[in-house]
Amino acid sequence: MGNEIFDNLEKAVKEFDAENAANWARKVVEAKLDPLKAVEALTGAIRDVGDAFAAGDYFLPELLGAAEAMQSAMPILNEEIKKGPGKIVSAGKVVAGTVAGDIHNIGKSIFCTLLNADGFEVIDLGVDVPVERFLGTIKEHEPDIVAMSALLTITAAEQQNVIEALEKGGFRSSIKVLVGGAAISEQFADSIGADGYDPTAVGGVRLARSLLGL
Ligand code: B12
Repeated sequence: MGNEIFDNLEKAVKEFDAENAANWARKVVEAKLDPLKAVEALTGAIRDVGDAFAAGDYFLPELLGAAEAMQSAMPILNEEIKKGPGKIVSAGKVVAGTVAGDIHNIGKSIFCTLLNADGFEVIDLGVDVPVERFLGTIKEHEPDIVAMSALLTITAAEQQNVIEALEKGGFRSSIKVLVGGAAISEQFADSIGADGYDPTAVGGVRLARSLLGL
């Protein structure tokens, strides 16, 4: 039954059907299936739509339709993820956001939800976050980690700008920098001097823990 529900979730995204995506997400919860597996199914589906967009088979309205379908399912799954076993001891504080010029929200939000469910305190700055806003929030909240997402090749460099601003401001040695998002690779992360990169939100949470020695 699980497979059928996950298949229908995927189908809803590929058919740009927000109502059905939410319905099938509710079925995931009712059937007590793993919400993370449902997120994986949705992620696979939206990436397929992205590939069709890149190939010129789809245009912006289709991309938007798929994103809306995914976003109608996510709050329902997020509620379940938050109910997960969690960690009792506070794991640390993270300031997170998608960098300036980039409005892709879905992956960064999944990462923030998982961090939260794992015991981290998360300050989610949202999308299109300028360097100054990252820096101001870091000054105010003194987090252990700053986590940045970038999905566009042209906005990836913004992550480096934030790292340079941290260095100039004297914060770099007291804060770990995690980067991710579809435009980022391990090699790019190394080249800009980030402390860690992971292609997945689940792996990113594991990395956040290990960077803090937890
Ligand atoms: C949905 C989508 C949109 C939606 C976004 C809706 C929203 N509210 O987020 C809309 C329609 C608005 C959109 C707009 C655009 N998009 Co768009 N979009 C996508 C698409 C299809 C899926 C992105 C997504 O949500 N994936 C699902 C999530 C779960 O995956 P994810 O973000 O990668 O996150 C996962 C991991 O990367 C990781 N992660 C994410 N962040 C972080 C951070 C850290 C620290 C860590 C550790 C991990 C981590 O965790 C997540 C779960 O595992 C991608 C295709 C793709 N393959 O990525 C194109 C894509 C990113 N978009 C693209 C483009 C070109 C655009 C536009 C320029 C289109 C246009 N002509 O206007 C605009 C740009 C707007 C802007 N200024 O930002 C291109 C980028 C090409 C490039 N290399 O630069 C892509 C790759 C499509 C393509 N193949 O051409 N887009």
